[in-house]
Amino acid sequence: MSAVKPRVLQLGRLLPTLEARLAADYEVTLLAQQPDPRAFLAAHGREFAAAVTSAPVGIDAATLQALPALRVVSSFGVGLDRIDLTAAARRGVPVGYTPNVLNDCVADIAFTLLLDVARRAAEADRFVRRGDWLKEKFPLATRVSGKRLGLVGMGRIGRTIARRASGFDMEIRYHDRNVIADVPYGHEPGLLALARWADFLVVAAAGGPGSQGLISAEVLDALGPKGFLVNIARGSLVDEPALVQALQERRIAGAGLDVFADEPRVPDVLLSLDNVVLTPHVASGTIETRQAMADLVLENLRSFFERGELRVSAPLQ
Ligand code: 8YV
Repeated sequence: MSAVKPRVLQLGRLLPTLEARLAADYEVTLLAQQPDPRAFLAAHGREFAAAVTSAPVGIDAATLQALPALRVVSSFGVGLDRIDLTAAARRGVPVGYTPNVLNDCVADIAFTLLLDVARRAAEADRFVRRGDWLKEKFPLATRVSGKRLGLVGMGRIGRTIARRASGFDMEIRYHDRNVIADVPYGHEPGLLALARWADFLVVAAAGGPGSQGLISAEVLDALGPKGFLVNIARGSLVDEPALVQALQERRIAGAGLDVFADEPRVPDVLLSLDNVVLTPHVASGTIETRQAMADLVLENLRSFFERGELRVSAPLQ
């Protein structure tokens, strides 16, 4: 790396170890720490060659515009729904991100939620802790092995979930814009038909305007009173009020949710329902995977400043 460290604008907080490594190689300014971020950008935006962000923070068109000397964006996460890729492409600014390294951990949480909500593990844990076992038997749960798994999205994470489902002898079908040639599972062009067929509907598609509210009241009714929903993708893909209502009225059997429409706020009703398992957007949250994501954020920057190209760049819009 050259003697003069490139100026990097860090939009939000990152892992402390990543922040330390960034600060060692670059001249970093944390936008979130500025008393008035907009005024700071207006005064100093032109000083930055790179921006580092994350999937939940993203970078919008106004921020991109406030950074006229920006040459590259490096984001921590696979989700691109909060990054204005069109504005970045118009400016010729490449965007690096961290796909693949999180597939296994995200698929593991999909299965954690699926098994938990079907076998009532968290509910059973609460039952034992309350001392209820001394008074009564815990109710029966739902079998997972051999059941039907409908995947909404057959990308990198979808296929990793499908491989785990094969270990449970599940029948697998998927709904995706495209027929994926190199997977052995049946493509279902209709989401309603997939929901009707499935015992478990697992959402593993990208967020963004194209998939907003995809899991509608109609889809939930197609899943039906014996069906379970699992979402490890984005809260925006699900019509959340419709989901809350369907769960309350037991029009679906249950849900395992890692993502929500307005994180970190979770609808109050969900907190009181026993047929839901809730996790706080932690699917990629293991030490090993977050480390691998951090490595890729740094590798993308290093590769860009040394060779003019990212290790892993977001698809062009
Ligand atoms: C977040 C995610 O990046 O990668 C994504 O798209 O949603 C997560 O892995 C993670 O919560 C870090 O902020």
